[in-house]
Amino acid sequence: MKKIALVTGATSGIGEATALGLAKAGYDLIITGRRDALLSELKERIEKIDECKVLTLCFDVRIEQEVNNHLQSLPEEWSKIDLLVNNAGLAVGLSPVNDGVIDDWERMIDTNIKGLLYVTRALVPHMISNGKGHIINIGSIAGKSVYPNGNVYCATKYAVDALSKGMSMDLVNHNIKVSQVCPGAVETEFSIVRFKGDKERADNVYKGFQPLSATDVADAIVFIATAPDHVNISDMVIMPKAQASPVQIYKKL
Ligand code: NDP
Ligand code: 8X3
Repeated sequence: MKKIALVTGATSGIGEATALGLAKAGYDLIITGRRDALLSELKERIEKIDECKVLTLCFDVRIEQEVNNHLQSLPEEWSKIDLLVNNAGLAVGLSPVNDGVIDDWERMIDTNIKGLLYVTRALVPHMISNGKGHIINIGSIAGKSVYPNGNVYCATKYAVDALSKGMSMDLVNHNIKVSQVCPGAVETEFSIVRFKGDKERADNVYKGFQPLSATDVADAIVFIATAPDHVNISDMVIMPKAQASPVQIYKKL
């Protein structure tokens, strides 16, 4: 029987590339996000890969009721999820704490911490009753070191780091592995979202060096997911060659 993976935030970037990578690695896929048309488009693309089966679920991870409505009543054939990739997340804004926009803070906290928790809480009991499971949380180098103006985004990714460790401790006795992947700069819709649609400012982030692609990160996620069962790659930091820390990128402009 094929394994089933659920990837949150599959409409773009790392999540989309991960869904494609896992399909190629032999998984059937549950893909989620808020943009239904993009989910349908990705479903079509994935279904062309080795008769891979795909279920799309359109919901906002910030709304607990929506998460539960979708994940607690999965059709029987989709209920045994082997792998959860907690990827949905975002940064909004980049400003000192004294200029912080409360709504931006709430979007980040609600998505990156609470959303990840709602999804995990809805699915882990099924993994426990199945007697196995694997959760891969997408953290960030922003969860390993703080950078100026990154305050709340960094705090949410430090929370993901703490939750990855805590989940691992809580779930190890249930035969559930927990891993974390912490990328540096990846060129996706991330900066467009962070700068609220300012494409020029977003493009500037990636000028003068080669950032990671979504596929670079997806390849790492697939590697972790397909490692032998007794192996857990618990925490992986993956950076562009030109990046030494969140604030040090060697750019040739
Ligand atoms: P993208 O903006 O390209 O993708 C983000 C995904 O998250 C989209 O599919 C989006 O779907 C989904 N998403 C955002 N908010 C919600 C929500 N409220 N409910 C459901 N889905 C949501 O960015 P990335 O691919 O770069 O980001 C993926 C993850 O990687 C994030 O957790 C990010 O913090 C992390 N990361 C990114 C890095 C980078 O440099 N790009 C580096 C380190 C970590 P939709 O809009 O359809 O809801
Ligand atoms: C995304 C990477 O350095 O912009 O998490 O925070 S960074």
